[in-house]
Amino acid sequence: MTGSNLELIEVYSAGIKAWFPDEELGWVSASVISKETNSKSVKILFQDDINAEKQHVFEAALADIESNKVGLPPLRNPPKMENTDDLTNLSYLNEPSVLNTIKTRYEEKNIYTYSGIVLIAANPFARVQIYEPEIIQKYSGSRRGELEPHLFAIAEDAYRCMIRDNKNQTIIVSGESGAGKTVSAKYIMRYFATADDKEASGKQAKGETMTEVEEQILATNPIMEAFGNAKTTRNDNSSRFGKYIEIQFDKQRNIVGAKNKTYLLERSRLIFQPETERNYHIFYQLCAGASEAERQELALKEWSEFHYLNQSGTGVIPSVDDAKDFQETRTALNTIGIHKKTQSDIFRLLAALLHLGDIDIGGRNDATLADDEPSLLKATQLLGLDALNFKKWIVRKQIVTRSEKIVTNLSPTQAQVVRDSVAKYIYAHLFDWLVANINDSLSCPNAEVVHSFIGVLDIYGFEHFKKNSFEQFCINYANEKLQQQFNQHVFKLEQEEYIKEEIDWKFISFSDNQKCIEMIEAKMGILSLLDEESRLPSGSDQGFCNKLYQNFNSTYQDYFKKPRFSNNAFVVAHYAHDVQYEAEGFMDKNKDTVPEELLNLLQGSQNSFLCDMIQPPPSTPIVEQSPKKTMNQAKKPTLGSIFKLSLINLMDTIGETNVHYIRCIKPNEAKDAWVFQSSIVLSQLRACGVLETIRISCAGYPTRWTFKDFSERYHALIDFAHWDPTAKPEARAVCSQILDKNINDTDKYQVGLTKIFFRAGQLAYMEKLRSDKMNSCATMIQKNALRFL
Ligand code: AOV
Ligand code: MG
Repeated sequence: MTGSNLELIEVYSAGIKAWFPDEELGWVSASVISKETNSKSVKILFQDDINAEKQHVFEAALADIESNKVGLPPLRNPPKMENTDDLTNLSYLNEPSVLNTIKTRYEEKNIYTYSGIVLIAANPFARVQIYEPEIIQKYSGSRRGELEPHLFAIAEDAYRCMIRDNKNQTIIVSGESGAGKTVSAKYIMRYFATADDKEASGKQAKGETMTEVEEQILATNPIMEAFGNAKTTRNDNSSRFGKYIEIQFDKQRNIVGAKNKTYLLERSRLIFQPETERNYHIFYQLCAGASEAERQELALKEWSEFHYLNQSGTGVIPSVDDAKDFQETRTALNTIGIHKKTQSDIFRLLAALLHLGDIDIGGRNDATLADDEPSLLKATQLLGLDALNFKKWIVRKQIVTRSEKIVTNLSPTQAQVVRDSVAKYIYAHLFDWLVANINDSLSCPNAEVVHSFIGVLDIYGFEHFKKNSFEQFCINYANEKLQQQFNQHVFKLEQEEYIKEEIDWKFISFSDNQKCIEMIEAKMGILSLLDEESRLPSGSDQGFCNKLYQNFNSTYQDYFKKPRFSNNAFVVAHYAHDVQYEAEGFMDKNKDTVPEELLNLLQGSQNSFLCDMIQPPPSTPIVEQSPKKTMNQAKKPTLGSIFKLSLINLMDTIGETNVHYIRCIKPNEAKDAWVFQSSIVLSQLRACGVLETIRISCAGYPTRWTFKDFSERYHALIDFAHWDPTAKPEARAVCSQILDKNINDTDKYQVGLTKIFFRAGQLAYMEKLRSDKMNSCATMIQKNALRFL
């Protein structure tokens, strides 16, 4: 806003509504009762719209309003507009209006709202009948804007763009944990698998039938969720890995294959779960749903009897039937084409892991483990390993120096860490193996047929628990990258439109959370300092933390803090929230090592499935290897560095596609159906960049009207004497007349090739002029009418 901020004061006439901050509700609305202005200041009195006994006063010096030091209370839109299906239609584009629109729509059971190119999805936490096959067919072939906002409209849009522009597409689904990303991603996949393309020639209407590959694509969901999702405090079905699935189309627009890329599965969950959380669903499914014969063979017990499953005290999710889900997982494995024998091999490994966790390690200073410990025997039998050898390397370690090999005893705690490292290693490989196999089944037999793809990205949402560790750090880093991608994209698009319309515009560079990302991934960033510490023989979590304190307190003071009451934690100011990370465990989790001797044992196992599975897939990052060293001894890349690389690759892939955004919002913490807590939604809107984008557009020209629309709405603002409706003058000329006559400050708008671009708030002023004009016309007509009575 510039000098003519003062003009805006005019808008605040009796009855006009504006918003005031409120701790509980976020914002409350109030109506102007009176306004006093003198040469120096203005005082406006408002009546609260809900609380009859409450008034709000706005008082400020004109100079402060003019210089933008004090902002006028944000204006409320007319009720008719308040449930608009696109936020950018709002005349007053401010935070409370945006919040209120989403809230109004949610109360009317409309969970979707557009915000320009972004679809906002507010989680209903209840079944909504808007995903039925008939609705899918309705959206198929429709243009965006023809129907209510919907996921399907975004999917259809991506499909149309792919065909029209011959370009790969990505749909990014983002939002915090439990906001609805995975559910949305699944509906999108269902849309592509079942929608008819009414325009495609040579394609038959499918009705309810799907091709084999389409069925297989949908079958990947229950499998990936069984092995990669778990109950957390935030979400009963929380994704503990990131996923980018490319749905591949041929030239005739048929789905011909798919490819999954996954990102860093949370490993620590396998051996430990915080209170009320669970391990991966598949373990409970197996315990609840295995056949009697399987139970016997695998020595399965109730979930509550396995250490890896009972630590949190929670093993049952009220609305989930694990036994039934197990059948669904089996069916899905069949659909994907994973042989029954291989399925048994998988379940065998899972059972082995459960027994591994039960191995009872005792001792005071030195770890002890009996040769005939039942869990040791069962686990090693299932894994095809020699029990004594395995036991040896659980309780001892070997250090190889240049001249000799020294074997020492481990403490009981160290031995448990080693035992757990084997379990995590096997599970992580099993997960990767599954993904690789699913990809084999889904890949198009003839790669040349693949013409283009639509990628759907569903990663773990931003997390902020009581205690946050390496996993949360990686998850939040990934979300930080996505946020940056979003900012850059939206900002770029906005400015491209200015250039296309040839308006006078100086390109504004935009970095936003760039510095935070730099702090994490730069040469001397958090991840590389962690790697550096991990390489030191005497490296420790404390040492890592100290390095951060030394390096970051000054360089990245806006993004990094040392907590006041801790010397082994650090705080990162993420785009969504400040998060305190406990350094304990960072180094081990990053190194993710299993003792050499145990790796050798595993590789020589009698269980051929296990041997196959732990072969590194051909796509593992290149490792520096000296010729003398074996693969295991070579410098193994750390988890942090692998993750960083995979994220950079992901961003490159996305960068080459045309991107569509779905922002999921979690309307309440308790996961209650249809409950909208304004403060919670507001903080997500602020964090996920919806409001940020609005703020960005305020620096530019957020409102734009085509010549035709603008002239139709505001022609009343030129003298009627000059207005000849039959003459049909060119809309553009009418617009010029309206603008010249009514807006003195030419900085307030720019005329493009097909549209007029307005600064924020300018339209409010135009609306005011228009309604004044209408009122005066109405009075005139009334007066005239009276004369004839
Ligand atoms: P997330 O993927 O965003 O969290 P989910 O997609 O798993 O969250 O959604 C969480 C829960 O919200 C689901 O289990 C449903 O109960 C409910 N839900 C979400 N979307 C809908 C919808 N459209 N209709 C009805 N219920 C819905 V995480 O993976 O935790 O970041 O890591
Ligand atoms: Mg999810």
